[in-house]
Amino acid sequence: MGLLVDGQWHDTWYDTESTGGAFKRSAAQFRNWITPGGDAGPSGDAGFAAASGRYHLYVSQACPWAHRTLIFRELKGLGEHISVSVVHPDMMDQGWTFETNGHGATGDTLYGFSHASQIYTKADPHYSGRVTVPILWDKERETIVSNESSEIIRMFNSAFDDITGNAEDFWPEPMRDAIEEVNARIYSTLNNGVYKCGFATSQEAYDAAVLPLFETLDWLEERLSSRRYLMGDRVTEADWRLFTTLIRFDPVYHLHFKCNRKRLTDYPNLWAYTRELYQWPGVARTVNMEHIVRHYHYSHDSINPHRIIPINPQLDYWEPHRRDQRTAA
Ligand SMILES: N[C@@H](CCC(=O)N[C@@H](CS)C(=O)NCC(=O)O)C(=O)O
Repeated sequence: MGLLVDGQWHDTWYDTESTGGAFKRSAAQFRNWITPGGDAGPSGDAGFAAASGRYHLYVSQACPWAHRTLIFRELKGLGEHISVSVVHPDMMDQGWTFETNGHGATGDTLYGFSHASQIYTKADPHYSGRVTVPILWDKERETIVSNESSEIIRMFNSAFDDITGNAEDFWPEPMRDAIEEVNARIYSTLNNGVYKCGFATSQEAYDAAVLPLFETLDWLEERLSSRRYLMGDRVTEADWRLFTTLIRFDPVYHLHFKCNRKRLTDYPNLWAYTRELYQWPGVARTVNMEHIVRHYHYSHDSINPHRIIPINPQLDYWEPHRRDQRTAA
């Protein structure tokens, strides 16, 4: 684990000393948008027009943020239009690598680089910041369009619709404010909340994160008792953003990040909902449980110094979810 400072790699773990032991995630720095005609999006520069074959995704299949983008690539029929490279699950002192030794990682299929940091320095030789995935790369301008997953999924939701003919909308206009509100709570207490628990280096920071996390899970369990999906009868981006955290909950966050008041499987609605989303056409093939379990336990040596991979519960994500047989809300 480390970061780039003026284009040079420094091997340092997250700084929690200045924050009383609390993990603070830094903001993504590449914030351009692909748009149908290449106009500028809500942030960044113009000039990234949707086109088949022009863009490439660098992902880790372990990473919940990158996982969102892989799901949207499937849901929106973008597989043949946006190519993908998968990093190796072990993220050690040099950060994400393109090693291919036997874990289903693809290597860097564009440049043959050995480390993801080289993608960042190719885009900006003086880049300072973390080397995170996902990275949405423009093969034409040879630069990073975006390294912010919440924005990449919104681009995928609509920018390529004329190319794919897939107009399915997971960010429907009339529901946007309500979705944002749900996203905000889930991001802070759950998507990022698990990391706040796991990377805390003081009891206070852990306590401050873990209680709201389980309050949110209790709230979601209740919400999903009267709604099939978070926003009602229709699947939206809010569900996919939640799903990538839930699917990792029992195999990783429960033990490794000490989110262990309850398991996902202790929540009947949340567990059935997770299975329904897993069974959604195209989604199961985006879930690489080997990379998920391996990455966290092997890479975080401050949490698991002996790198022992736990046995974990055997969960059947294909068990019928019966969410369609719920009494309507
Ligand atoms: N805001 C980013 C966060 C991405 C992120 O933090 N990814 C993690 C993997 S799960 C990463 O690459 N971490 C490497 C690091 O922090 O050095 C997004 O949602 O796209």
